[in-house]
Amino acid sequence: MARPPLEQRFPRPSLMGVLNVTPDSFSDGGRHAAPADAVAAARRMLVDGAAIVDVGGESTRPGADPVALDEELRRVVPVLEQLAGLPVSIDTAKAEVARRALALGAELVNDVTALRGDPALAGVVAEAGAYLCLMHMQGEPRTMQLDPRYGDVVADVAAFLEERLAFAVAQGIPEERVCLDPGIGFGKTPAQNLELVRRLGELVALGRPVLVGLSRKSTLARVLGDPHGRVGTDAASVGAAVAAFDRGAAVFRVHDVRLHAEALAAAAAVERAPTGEVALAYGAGATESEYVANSPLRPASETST
Ligand code: HH2
Repeated sequence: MARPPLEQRFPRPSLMGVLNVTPDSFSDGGRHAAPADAVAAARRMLVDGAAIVDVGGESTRPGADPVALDEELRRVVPVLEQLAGLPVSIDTAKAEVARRALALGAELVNDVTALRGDPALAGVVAEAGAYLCLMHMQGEPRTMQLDPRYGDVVADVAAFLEERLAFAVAQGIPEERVCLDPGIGFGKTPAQNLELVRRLGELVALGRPVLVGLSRKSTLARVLGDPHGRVGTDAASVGAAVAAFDRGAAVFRVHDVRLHAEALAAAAAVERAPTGEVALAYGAGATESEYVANSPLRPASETST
């Protein structure tokens, strides 16, 4: 299937809602154990303004153990079956999980290993004409936070993403279907994570849309002065997302969709004010009047009539 370029399908800013069907994810683990709960949560995220819902059956939090193929399929397939027809992505590094998900209608493969985990994954993505997110990670989840080291973290991440993008293209995946992700929290100290956001423009300069996953990451607990917290607050997540948006981030992988949609609608409206264009956080491709009609920023007096 010929899909439009990723930047058309996911105009900046677009939201990717996080739906982990795992027992152990760092923020929402265990919450969506029954497929019906997962499906209800996905529908809510889409109503709240997500452009896509990212279904994952393997936690990649620091210290997490890998999950066997059968178990990952057992977790995600029933949910994907019930979400058929809705916009979903699959958060996996396994070719077979991606193949099943794409056959069930997933549009995008979110691979935290950037095509280094399973040699068959690139072919599966290419053949399906799917979108792909390539994410930077140093090390692997079980050990990645032990001693992350870089020369210049931003330059190193940029060089890695450029190389993985060239690899994906060489494997038959058109560049226009790919987005890049610095991998916040994947083998990085809090200072390195913040530096990546501060200098995000250097990743945007690679020429592909940048996706960021800052939502609830433990760096945000550090920012708020909690030395041991594993989960950042939603308010801190929104603040970080707006900072990333201001530096050019296009897609935001978030847990609380509604909060981010409202905050990014406002941030985008400010950015576009001189041209009179209005933010599109609610429903990609909405016209200005549709946007105004749906906007949570509409004054209360209008809503009550
Ligand atoms: N972060 C997580 C998982 N997948 N994918 C991308 N592209 N970018 C990210 O930053 C990213 C990701 C970790 O967050 P979460 O899914 O909430 O937790 P867990 O890995 O424990 O399931």
